Amino acid sequence: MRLDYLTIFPDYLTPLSLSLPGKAIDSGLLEVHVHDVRGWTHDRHRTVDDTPYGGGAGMVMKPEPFGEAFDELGVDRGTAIVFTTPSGEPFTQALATELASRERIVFACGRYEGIDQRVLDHARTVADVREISIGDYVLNGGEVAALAITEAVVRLLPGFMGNAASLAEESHSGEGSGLLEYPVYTKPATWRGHDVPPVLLSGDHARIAAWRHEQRLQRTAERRPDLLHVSSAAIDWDVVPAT
Ligand code: 6GU
Repeated sequence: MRLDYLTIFPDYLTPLSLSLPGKAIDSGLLEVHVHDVRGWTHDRHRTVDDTPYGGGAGMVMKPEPFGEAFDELGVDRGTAIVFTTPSGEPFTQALATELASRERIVFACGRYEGIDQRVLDHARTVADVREISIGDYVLNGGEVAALAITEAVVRLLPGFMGNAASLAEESHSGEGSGLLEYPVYTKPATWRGHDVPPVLLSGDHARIAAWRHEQRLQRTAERRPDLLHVSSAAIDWDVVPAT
């Protein structure tokens, strides 16, 4: 998989050469290119933003540098261009899985009040565009979001994780999906007055599985009740009586 990042803060993306993606790069599984969008400006001040048409606060990222970047990078219909923006669709494990099947992803990291809409309109004519948000809060720019998306995607690549089983069991994926993970413990059995739940020491695998399932339900109910409720889309609203 080849990953390109368009940003005005390339240093923000240096963690890519560390940690998990770093190993994937060393193993040849990943090719990573970070680009300074200012490299595609032509004025003395390397201007990447301007005031918004119609007025309003803040600055908007100019279209030309992004257009030239897409031209030079040679994006095509098989490429996903990901625009990180708080106005995007929510990032989920399902979306991570979809992106993990791509040969190539270009991340366009917005700053200021966003990127000129025509960059997105143009990008849709040359590649597969996704606008993605990593949550309902506002960051200063899309770089940290691009890092989060990258880590979620890259760890799904075949041959990346040492242990495929640990992928299947965890929160938001695999069997029992939609539930949060159960709490985990390791030795010692007692630590600072806190005991490991005795069931985990019982050797009774059926009881352990039942206890873990119960813990997952309880945690999910407390922390993420939205994950337990059937989605509105799953309800046949035509047969729901009006009240
Ligand atoms: Cl993708 N970008 C910014 N700037 N803020 C965010 C975000 C993205 N996702 C959540 N907040």
